[in-house]
Amino acid sequence: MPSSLPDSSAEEESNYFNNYPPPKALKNHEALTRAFIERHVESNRRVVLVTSGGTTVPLENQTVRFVDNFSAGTRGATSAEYFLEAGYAVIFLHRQFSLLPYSRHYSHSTNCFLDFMDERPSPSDHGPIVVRSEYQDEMREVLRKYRYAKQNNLLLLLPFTTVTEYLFELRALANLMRPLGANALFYLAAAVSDFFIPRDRMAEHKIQSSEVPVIDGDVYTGLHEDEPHSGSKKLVVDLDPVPKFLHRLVYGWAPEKSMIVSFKLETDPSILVYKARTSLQRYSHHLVIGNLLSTRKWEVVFVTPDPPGERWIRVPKSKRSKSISGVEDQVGLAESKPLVDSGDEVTQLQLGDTRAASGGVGGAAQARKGIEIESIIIPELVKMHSEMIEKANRPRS
Ligand code: PAZ
Repeated sequence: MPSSLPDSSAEEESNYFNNYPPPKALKNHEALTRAFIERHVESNRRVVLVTSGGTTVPLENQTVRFVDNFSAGTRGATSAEYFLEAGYAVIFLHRQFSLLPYSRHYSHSTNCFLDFMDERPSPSDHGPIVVRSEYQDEMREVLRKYRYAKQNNLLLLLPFTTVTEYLFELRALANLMRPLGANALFYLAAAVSDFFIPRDRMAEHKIQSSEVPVIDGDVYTGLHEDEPHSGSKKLVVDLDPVPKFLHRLVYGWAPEKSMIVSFKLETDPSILVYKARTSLQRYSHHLVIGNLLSTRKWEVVFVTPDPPGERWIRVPKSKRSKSISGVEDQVGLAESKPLVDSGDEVTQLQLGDTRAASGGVGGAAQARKGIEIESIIIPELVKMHSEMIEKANRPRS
């Protein structure tokens, strides 16, 4: 690892951040994080920053429209639960209104909380609202875990919306995490936009789709080509690449000796491992977890600098959850050496963890729904992090 950053990267950082006002919530988030970290430094607890969900790219300063992506925050919210199970305190930096640890079991349209409830019959027609009997055990378990995390201040929820807010938050949180040293882990699962509109090219007001009388010669109508005959305007959006700040995180913002894990998402199986490896080489952090959009719930690849370099983690066929968007036929396609699929034998990483095998958080009910791949990923990361901490604490000979 180079010990310092090239000047150009510091310049890129100040060019970017000086161009935007800090997010309104940042000061409050910093205060909450400072207190959270102080508490956990004192008890020598490991702290993981989990980033989760997609970022928006506003098209207007007073934002009506924005570019977004598919991420619902499932990976981040699920992983946070398994980190808590493993004894970590979790800073959950998430896209506002995306899935949250624990409440994810009862939110959004697929798991609408109302479907879990019932009204107990009563002569007064005002019977108490109760959890339906078939969900009692599952919900009790989730509720207990949620309350334990809350009561013991183990989970800090911090929302963001835009890509700029995300970057401001990431920088501030990483700096605040410095006292944690090797006990800090970064788990960057958010789907951060690669493109954005720089502030100096962004429209102030809602971009108009039809002609508006020009008042004081000052109405912005977006970047558009010649007006078609319909009277509606064509909008051409011109996006710049978002500066890559992972190297700033690795060499500047994050605590020395902390562990940094990033994710790489692709749709083309033939480039996934290559892209993950390139990212690892470029930023010299510790691990890139590669996943395909179509198989992300059932397989991921760990790409590390040390041998074996590429290690696949798969949920056995019989234990895979059903996924509407997933394509099971694509499992194995991104692996450099061809996969011999023999049913349950495909799990290259054995399910050594009994909690994982029984479905982890959510227990028996979760096992019925299939194993969550995060129940295999997180224990593996915890092992890697333990080794790094042990190495960091070893006296120099
Ligand atoms: O939020 P989700 O569970 O639907 O998806 C998770 C994911 C695919 C966004 C995540 O695993 C990931 O790969 N994040 C990084 C994406 C990237 O910037 O390449």
